[in-house]
Amino acid sequence: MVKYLIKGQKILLESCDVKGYIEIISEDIARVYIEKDSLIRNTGAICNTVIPSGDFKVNELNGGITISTSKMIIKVRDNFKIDFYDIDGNAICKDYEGNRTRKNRLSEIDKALLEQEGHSAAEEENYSFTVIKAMADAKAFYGLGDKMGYLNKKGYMYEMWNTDNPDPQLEHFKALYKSIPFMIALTESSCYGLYFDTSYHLYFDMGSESDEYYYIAAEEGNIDYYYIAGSNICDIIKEYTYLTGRINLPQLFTLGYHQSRWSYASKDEVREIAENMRKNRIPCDVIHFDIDYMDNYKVFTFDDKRFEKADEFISDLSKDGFKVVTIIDPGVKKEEGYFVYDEGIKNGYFAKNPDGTVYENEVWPGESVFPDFGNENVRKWWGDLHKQLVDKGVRGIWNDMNEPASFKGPLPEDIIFSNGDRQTNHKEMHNLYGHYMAEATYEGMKKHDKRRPFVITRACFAGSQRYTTAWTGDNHSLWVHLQMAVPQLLNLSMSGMPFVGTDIGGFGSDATPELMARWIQAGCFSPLFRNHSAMGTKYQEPWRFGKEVLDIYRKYVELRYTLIPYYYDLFHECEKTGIPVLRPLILHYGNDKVAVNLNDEFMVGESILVSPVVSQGQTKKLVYLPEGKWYDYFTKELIEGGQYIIKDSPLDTCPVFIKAGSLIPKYPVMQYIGEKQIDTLELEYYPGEKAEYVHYLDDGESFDYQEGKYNCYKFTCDGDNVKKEFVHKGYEKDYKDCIIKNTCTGVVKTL
Ligand code: MIG
Repeated sequence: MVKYLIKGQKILLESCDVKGYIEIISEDIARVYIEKDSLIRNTGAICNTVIPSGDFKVNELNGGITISTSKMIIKVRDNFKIDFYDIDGNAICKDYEGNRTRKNRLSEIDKALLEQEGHSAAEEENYSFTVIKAMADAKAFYGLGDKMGYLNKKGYMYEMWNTDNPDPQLEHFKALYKSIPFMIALTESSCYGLYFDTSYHLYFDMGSESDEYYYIAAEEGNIDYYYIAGSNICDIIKEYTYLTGRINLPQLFTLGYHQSRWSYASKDEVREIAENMRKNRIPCDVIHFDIDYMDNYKVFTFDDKRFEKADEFISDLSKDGFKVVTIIDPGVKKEEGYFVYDEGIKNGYFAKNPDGTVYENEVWPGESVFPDFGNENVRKWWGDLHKQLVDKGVRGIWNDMNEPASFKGPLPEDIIFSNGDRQTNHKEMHNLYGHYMAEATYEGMKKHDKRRPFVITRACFAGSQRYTTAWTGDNHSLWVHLQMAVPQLLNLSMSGMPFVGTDIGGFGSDATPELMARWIQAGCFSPLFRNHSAMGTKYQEPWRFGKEVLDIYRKYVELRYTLIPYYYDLFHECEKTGIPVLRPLILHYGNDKVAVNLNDEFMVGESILVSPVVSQGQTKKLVYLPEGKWYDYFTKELIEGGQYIIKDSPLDTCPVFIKAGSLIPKYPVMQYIGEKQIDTLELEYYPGEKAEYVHYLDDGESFDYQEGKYNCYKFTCDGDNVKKEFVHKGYEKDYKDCIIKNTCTGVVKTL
């Protein structure tokens, strides 16, 4: 028998020797907590603005209890199995009842041989918990952060343990840099989300062991997960980002093009890059400084020869529209007299060995020590160190190596870190290290720069979208990595992280001209738009591949710049709802069977569909268009959806389609954001049913919009009738004119 007691939003439960509770967070979110020990472990993922509320009723029934809200019914059976139903009583997500059938990889003879040789042939793992859910009619799993492979994660096995592995990352990789223990299940008739709020090493077996069930296991900690009910994937993402937070609107310039390289190691080199950008008319807003700008890799320093008078240099660059982002790694060089090391040692801010001495490992600066970011004082100190960079004119911070990575073997599990005021170990804090580093960076930049911080990180956890953008780490200039970039960014987007991108052109290995051309076509649509490459590989700036590729490159960077207002509007929507900028087709076409497993297409918002060429030598692309009517963006040809088409795609053509009935706002091509004053807003109308579009405008930089200093315009257009209205007016600047261009018939309408 389950005994229960209602306490606020919690239904405390007890049955046999199991103890726990269900907490109603909202009418569509329930938290399941089952105690393994009494220690409460905070991951920092759940926003402190989440205050459980929502009506519910508890009923006793034969063999357990039911808890119902207006959106779901939860059954807790006497054996403590928990099932979720919709309000009509249809089972949506049930605990698995049968026996686990472990994968049989070793025959009896194999086992005997292994044991004879003194190896263990045991198949039992030593997990703190394993939650096993019935597979039922789940046809796809999405989310799980930055995992490699395909859009649909069903049938694969993953681990959550932030990992820096520079080998070419392929679909067999279990873990990468980020851990986001959130999954969306799509079933034949419904969908749901599960978020496991656990920072320990986790295992997500999405049906690799069995067709009958999938499981989530952890090396330590209590069962603590959130079930999210919803009728479509968008709902699930909204609820998940209600729990773990949403981005703040980025500064407008961060949506422009970023050029990076490991490394532009002197002022001369940087100047040359900047000059070439303008000379070749490749729009560019940001240049990244990788580790070699520092003095001996000491964070918060500049090499005083190669970057002498860095502030003057950065100010010069800014006159030509360039903003500088500098890399900051967590490893602090062990060197007496170096202020960061000295201050950290004096205050006890670095991770420690179990015996209390400061832990050391090797990273870029040589012997280094590691800030204890789980401690609030350490975060504040680290954040304040950014003042020196802000004072020099640095506009954004790039956080790398924060898995944390190390050269002399991984950090042992028992290294002492803090989680708030509590001392704990690396085992608990490993997956949170990048998250807390990004938080420290964000808060420091916010305090000292005052503008909306731009942070880019390699490692992170659930909820990091509140502080940072992310790139997918060390890919290679390989076609397979261009292919996998699409599902990887889509799954990150569905995992609450909207501002993401890959190293365009590939980080390791050499890009061919053809690969570069295809990567820029796909990459110009990723929210974070950065070309980056590794030391020792072929230089990868746009002009390194000959005239044909340079022209193609320009065409797509220019396309991106014209779409900046559309991107900004999507970020505005994302800030309010969590719905990402990049979307798999399944987000808007939930019943479309093809969309379930579509790996080489994506949508930008609801109106733009991109089907990039991602294979070597291909000049015709098989494109799937979902139901409705679509315009070819370049030819304006109208095509019936609900079918595959073959699209001619010579090297300069990326298949892009616009949904009929769309309005797309556009800016003129600029070499950088702010180069031109925009006094006219142009919207392209793609005829169809009545088009409606909400456009957002603010200063693109400060937090004033949060006090209402922004404008929102609503445009409607059904061919002959066009209308503009203010939904909100709080920003003094307004467009002098708004023009709706019916691109497909050549008619221009002025409002
Ligand atoms: O050990 O800072 O993923 O983007 O260029 C390599 C040098 C360290 C890894 C990052 C990469 C960066 C590189 N870093």
